[in-house]
Amino acid sequence: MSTKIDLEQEGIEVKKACCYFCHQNCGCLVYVKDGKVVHFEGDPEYPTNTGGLCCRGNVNMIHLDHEARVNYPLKRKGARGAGEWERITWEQAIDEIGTRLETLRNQFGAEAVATAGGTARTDDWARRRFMNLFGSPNGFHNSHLCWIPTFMVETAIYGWSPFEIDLGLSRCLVLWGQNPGASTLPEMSGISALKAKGLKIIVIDPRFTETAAKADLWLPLRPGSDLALALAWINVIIYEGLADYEFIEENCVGFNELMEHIGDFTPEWAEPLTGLSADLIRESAQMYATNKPGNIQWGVSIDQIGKPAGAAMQARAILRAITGNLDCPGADLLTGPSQEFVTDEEMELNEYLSEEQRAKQLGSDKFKLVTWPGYGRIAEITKKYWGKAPTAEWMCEAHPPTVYNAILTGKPYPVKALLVSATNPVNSYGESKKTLAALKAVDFLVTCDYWLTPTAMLSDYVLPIAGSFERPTITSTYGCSDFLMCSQRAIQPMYERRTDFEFWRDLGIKLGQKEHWPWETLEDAYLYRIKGLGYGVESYDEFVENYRFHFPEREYFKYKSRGGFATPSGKVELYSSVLEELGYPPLPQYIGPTENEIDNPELAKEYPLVLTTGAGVMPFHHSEHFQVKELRFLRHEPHMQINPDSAAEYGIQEGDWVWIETKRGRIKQKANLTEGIRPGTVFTERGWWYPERDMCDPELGGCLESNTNVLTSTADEDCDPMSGSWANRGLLCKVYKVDGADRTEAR
Ligand SMILES: Nc1nc2c(c(=O)[nH]1)N[C@H]1C(S)=C(S)[C@@H](COP(=O)(O)OP(=O)(O)OC[C@H]3O[C@@H](n4cnc5c(=O)[nH]c(N)nc54)[C@H](O)[C@@H]3O)O[C@H]1N2
Ligand SMILES: Nc1nc2c(c(=O)[nH]1)N[C@H]1C(S)=C(S)[C@@H](COP(=O)(O)OP(=O)(O)OC[C@H]3O[C@@H](n4cnc5c(=O)[nH]c(N)nc54)[C@H](O)[C@@H]3O)O[C@H]1N2
Ligand code: SF4
Ligand SMILES: [Mo]
Repeated sequence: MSTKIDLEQEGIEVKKACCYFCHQNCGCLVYVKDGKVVHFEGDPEYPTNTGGLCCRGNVNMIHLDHEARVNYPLKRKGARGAGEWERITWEQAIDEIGTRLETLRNQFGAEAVATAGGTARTDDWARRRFMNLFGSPNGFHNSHLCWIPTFMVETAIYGWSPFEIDLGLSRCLVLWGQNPGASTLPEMSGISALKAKGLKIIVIDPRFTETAAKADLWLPLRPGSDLALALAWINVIIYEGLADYEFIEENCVGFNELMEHIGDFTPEWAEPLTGLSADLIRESAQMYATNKPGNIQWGVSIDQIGKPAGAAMQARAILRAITGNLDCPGADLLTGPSQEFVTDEEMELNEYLSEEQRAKQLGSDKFKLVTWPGYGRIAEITKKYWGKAPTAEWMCEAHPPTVYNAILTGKPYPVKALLVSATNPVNSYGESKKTLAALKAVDFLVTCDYWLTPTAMLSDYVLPIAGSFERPTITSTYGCSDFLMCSQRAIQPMYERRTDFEFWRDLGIKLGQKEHWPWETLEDAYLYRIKGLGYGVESYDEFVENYRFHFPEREYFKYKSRGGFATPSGKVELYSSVLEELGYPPLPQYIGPTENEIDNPELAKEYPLVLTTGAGVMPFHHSEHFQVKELRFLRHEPHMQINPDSAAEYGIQEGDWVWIETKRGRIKQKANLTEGIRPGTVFTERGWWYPERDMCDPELGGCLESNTNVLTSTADEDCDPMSGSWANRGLLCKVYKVDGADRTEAR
C-alpha cells in the first residue's frame, strides 16, 4: 500500500514561500490546509539551499504562533516601559500616530521625525517612500555596519560594487573577516565542494572558525588591523611584479601615484601592526595574486572596524583592480543595477525630497559618503552610466549615533519622534547605554516588530508584523542586485498582523499621500516591479508559481561593451576623484585600529586586551530568537572567547562568568577558553538579552547585562570619517572574573 498522500484529495496546497530568518531567504515548500500551515520543508529546487534548512529555519512553525508574539496593535496605558498595554485597532493606531506626526511636523519641521531600521529584512523602499513624501531626510539603519560603506567606496572607485562573485570558475577565494560557516550556511556547502576541486581559500580572521578549518592559509590578525594587511598586500603585489599590468594600463588611472604611495607599506612594516609574520603576509598576497581568477568576497568585519574602515575598503577595492580580478570570468563581477525590473530606488520617490530637506540630514556635514553629499554625486554618475542609481534607503542615510545625540541634546535641532521597524536598537546599534537613553528620551516612539523587544517595551505604540510564510518576499541584495528570487505568501497573516509595507502605506494615506500608494497589497506592488520582465503574468503569485526566479544572462567585461566604468574618468580610479571631491584622501592613508597600544598607550595600560564584538553564531540572528526555547536550548548562555594563555594571566577558568570592560562600560558573559583565538584577543557574542526575565523598565529583559554593544564606540572620532560607521572590532578591553556576589545566572 502506498503511503503517499494525495495532496489535492486532502485539500492541501503547496506554496513556494521562504524562510525569513536571515538574508538567505531559503526556499521552502509550505503545505497549507484550510488556511493553516500543516507542514513545511526546504525547497529542493531553490538554487541556494537546494532543500536544506538550518536549525533556525526549522523553527518556522513554532515562530508563526509563538506565545510571545505580538498579535494585535498595542497602545501604552501606563508609564513608559511599565508593560501596561491597551489593545486597539489598526485604524485607531494609524489615525493617532499620523495625527501625532502631523503635529510634530507643524511644530518642529518634518526632520524632527526619524525612522530606524536594521538589517535588510523588509521592504524598506516603502519606508523611504513614506519619508520622502513626508519630507524628512532622517531615515537610518545600522547597516552602516553592514556593507553600505563598502558598497559606496567600491562604487566611487569602479562604478558599482562587485558583490556578485563568479565562484564556480574561481581559483582563489579570500574570506576577509567573514565566516560563512556560521553566518551564511547555504554558501558554505558550495565553498566546501569547490575546495575539493582545488579552490584555494584564504581566511583572514582572529579566530579559527568553522570556515578557517577549510583554509589553505589562515591569517589570525589583530582585530581592526585589516588596513595594514591590505596595504601590505598591495605593496607585495606591486613590488613583486604580480600586478596585472595590461588591465591597469588599459583600464585604471592613478597607478603611478599608488605605486609611490605604497612603497613604505611593506610586510615587515605590517608585521607588528597585524601580529602576522611578514612571511605569511607575503605568501598570502602571492597566493591571491597568482591564482587567477580570484575573489575577495565581502565580509562584514571591515565595515565594523571604525576609524580605519573606509581606507581599508579603499585598499581592498584596489586589490581587485590591480590583479585584474574585475568583471572577468571567475572574478568579482560588476553587474550594475537591473535594467529589466523596477528597482528599489525607483520605488522610493527620492525626487520628492527637497534640496532644503536633504541638506538637513543628520550627520551629512561630517560623514559625507553615505549621506546626501556622497550619494547625490554617486547617483548622478551611476544614472548617467547605468541609467539607475543605488538604493537610497540604504546608501543615503542619516548617521544613527548623530540622530540619537540629537534626541538627547536637541542639537543641531530637536528630533521628537522615532519610528522603529525591523530592528532592536538597544542590542544592535552601538554604545547601548546611550541608545537606550535616547529611546527613553524621545517624545514619541513607535515600534513594528514580532516581539516585545526591549525597544518595543519603551514604545507608545507597538504594531504586530507579519513574518515568515505570512508575507511574499523578493530577495535582492539591499535592492542592488540585477536578479530576482521571489517567494509567495503561504497563508494570510494570523491574528491582526500586517506587513511593514501596509504600515507605511496606511500611514502615508492618513497623511495625504494617497495618490502615491496605488498598490493595496505587497503582491500588487511586486507585480508592478516585475511586469516589465515580459513573463506575461497577471499576478505576482502566478510569477512565483511558474517562474519564481529571474537571472539575467551573465555578461562579463561590461566595461568593454559600455565604454568604460561608471566613474568621472570612465576608468577604475585607483586614485579616487569622487573621494577627493568629497574631501577624503584619494588614496588609502594608514590609520591605526580605533583603539590601540601605539596611538593610545595610556588607555592600553588600563585595557590591555584587544576586543572584537559580534560575529554571527548559530542559532541566533543578531538579537532575534532568544524567546524560542528550542533554539535557546542550543545556546543557553552568552559566551566570550579567550585564549588559555591570556585567561591564565587573569585567573579565568573555563565556564567562569567574567566581566568584559571597555571605557564605555562592562558586560558579563561566560568564559570559553580556546586555542582558536589569537592570544591577547577577546571575542564576545552579540545580541544577548533575556526575554524570560522581567521585561519592564528598568530590568528590560537584562538588555544591558550581556549586551556586547555596551562596549562599542560611536564617538565621532572613532567612526570612519567617510561613512560614519562606528567601531565594533579592534577596541581595547580588560577582563576579570565576576564576583560570587554580583553573579547572576542567565535564566
Ligand atoms: N557589536 C556588534 N553589533 C552589531 C553587529 C556586530 O557584529 N557586532 N552586527 C551588525 C549587523 S551586520 C547588523 S545587520 C545589525 C542587525 O541589527 P538588527 O537588524 O537591528 O537586528 P536585531 O537586533 O535582530 O533586530 C531585528 C528586529 O526586527 C524584528 N524583525 C525581523 N523581521 C522583521 C520584519 O520583517 N519586520 C519587522 N517590523 N520586524 C522584523 C526582529 O524580531 C528583531 O526584533 O546589527 C549590527 N550590530
Ligand atoms: N548565525 C548568524 N548568521 C548570520 C547573522 C547572525 O546574526 N547570526 N547575521 C547576518 C548578517 S546581517 C550579516 S551582515 C552576516 C555577516 O556575516 P560575516 O560576514 O561572516 O561576518 P561575522 O560573522 O559578523 O564575522 C565574521 C568573522 O570576522 C571575524 N572578525 C572579528 N573581528 C575581526 C577583524 O577586526 N578583522 C577581521 N578580518 N575579522 C574579524 C570574526 O571572528 C568572525 O569569525 O551574517 C548573517 N548571518
Ligand atoms: S535562517 Fe537558516 S533556513 Fe532560514 S534563511 Fe537563514 S540559513 Fe536559510
Ligand atoms: Mo548585517
